[in-house]
Amino acid sequence: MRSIATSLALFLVLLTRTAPAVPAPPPNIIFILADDLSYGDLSCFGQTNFATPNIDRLADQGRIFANAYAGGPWCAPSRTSLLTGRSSLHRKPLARDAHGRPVKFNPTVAEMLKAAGYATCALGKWHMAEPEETWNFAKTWAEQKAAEIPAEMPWHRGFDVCRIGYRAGNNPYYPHQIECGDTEEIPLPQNANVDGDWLNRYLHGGPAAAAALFDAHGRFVDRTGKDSSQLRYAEDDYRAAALAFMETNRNRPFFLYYATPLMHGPLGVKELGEFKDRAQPWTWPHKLWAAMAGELDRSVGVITREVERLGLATNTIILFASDNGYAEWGYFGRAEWTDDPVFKNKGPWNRGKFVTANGGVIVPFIAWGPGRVAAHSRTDRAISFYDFLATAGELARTPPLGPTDGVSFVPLLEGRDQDQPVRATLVWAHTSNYLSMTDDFDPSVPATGKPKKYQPDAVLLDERWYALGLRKSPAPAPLTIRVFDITADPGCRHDLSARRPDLAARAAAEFQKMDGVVIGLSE
Ligand SMILES: [Ca+2]
Repeated sequence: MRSIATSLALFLVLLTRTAPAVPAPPPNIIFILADDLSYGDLSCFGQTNFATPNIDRLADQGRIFANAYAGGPWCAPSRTSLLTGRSSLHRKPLARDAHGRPVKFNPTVAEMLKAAGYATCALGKWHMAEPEETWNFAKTWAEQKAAEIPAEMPWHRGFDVCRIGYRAGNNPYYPHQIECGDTEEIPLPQNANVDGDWLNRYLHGGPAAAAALFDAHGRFVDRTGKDSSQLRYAEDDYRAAALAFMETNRNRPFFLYYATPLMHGPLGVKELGEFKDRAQPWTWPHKLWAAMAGELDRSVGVITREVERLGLATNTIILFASDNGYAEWGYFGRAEWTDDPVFKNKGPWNRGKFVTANGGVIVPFIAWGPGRVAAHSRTDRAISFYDFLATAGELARTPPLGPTDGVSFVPLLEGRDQDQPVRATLVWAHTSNYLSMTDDFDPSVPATGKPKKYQPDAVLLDERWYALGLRKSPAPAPLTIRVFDITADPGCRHDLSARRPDLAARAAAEFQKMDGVVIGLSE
């Protein structure tokens, strides 16, 4: 006769074998969004003048998405696309309603995940839509806020915990306050004598003026000479808030949107560190830029190590990306899209920030998650920011709350590339309300810095053919179509439209569709 203990053990074994599998809890999702970071700013993608070891570790242990595209060629459309799951075809996030207010957004990733039981947190920079008054660096924050056209903020759109030091413009690194809600903010009186305009004036004032930004130890100083140890570098607040949020919510699923202002200008760091005494050809902006990359990398390391310390690594997915292509030229005072002669961080593309031509929307994109993401791997399959909402929904096992143009890339995360259908089209509408429509634009000609007459819409066909639709005046003016094979010509220098009229026709049909289907995100 079996003993009671043996019977019980057998019973438990049978119970284990016959009980339905308990699904793993939905994973924590962390999206670290860098600002204006170029492919060539990461040592894992070839930068040798400075190192980004924490980001390199994510790339090494996780999966590199080598053909990932932002939501648009600059901050606002890109971030709006990321968080709403809509392509920049829906241009109205940048438009105003009859009262001059930015139109409402579609439901966000945060609203969807919150409805599914996730704790949600937004840190750093917001910049959905474009409250223009906040671009005026010469105004104080109080003046900006008083004059600003109200915009929807993250606490209106599904984020429980918010620390926003950079609404759209204003000083990104030493803000005078961090907003937490409509009536809640953390005042930072320590930063009263630092503002974006001051930083800009110094950076554009030549080496002597730039040198006055730092003391003999390479520490940043404000206009009264107070050094960074007496100021509040907002990135430190974001890191602390990220750690507190993860610790508080370690026992429930969470979504952390870490939208650091790094590497956006006006350039700002706490100290130049190892780059302090770099000689020519390094300039002051070079020292700042390299030190900023170090700060960005530090934030990534702080978050990753905390995930591991909390024992959450196998049930957390970290996505790391930049919000648009190469932008550094703008902060160094060079002609548009020209490469940096020292850092050579532009990459193989012939354009960058502000245009949908290849180089403006292709971005570094890394996924890390030891429990779920294919390790030590890379994929060339194409994804876009507007796929993130559907992906987060699949991970959280919850449906989107509104329409989305995106497709979940969970199979790609898991290394099952063969299970991911090839995308017939990925689209990016130009967002010309930012840049005036001026002169000429021909992506097959090297950038000269001359002004642009018109900007192209872009479509990627079959994850291979990158097509631009150029129109010198509004529809129904005829389109000029250019087609490039990004597998053979990633810089998009050899137009194939004459040899491949079939592709040109497909692209033209997509652009005509764009012109006919420009709807607001609120619709
Ligand atoms: Ca940006």
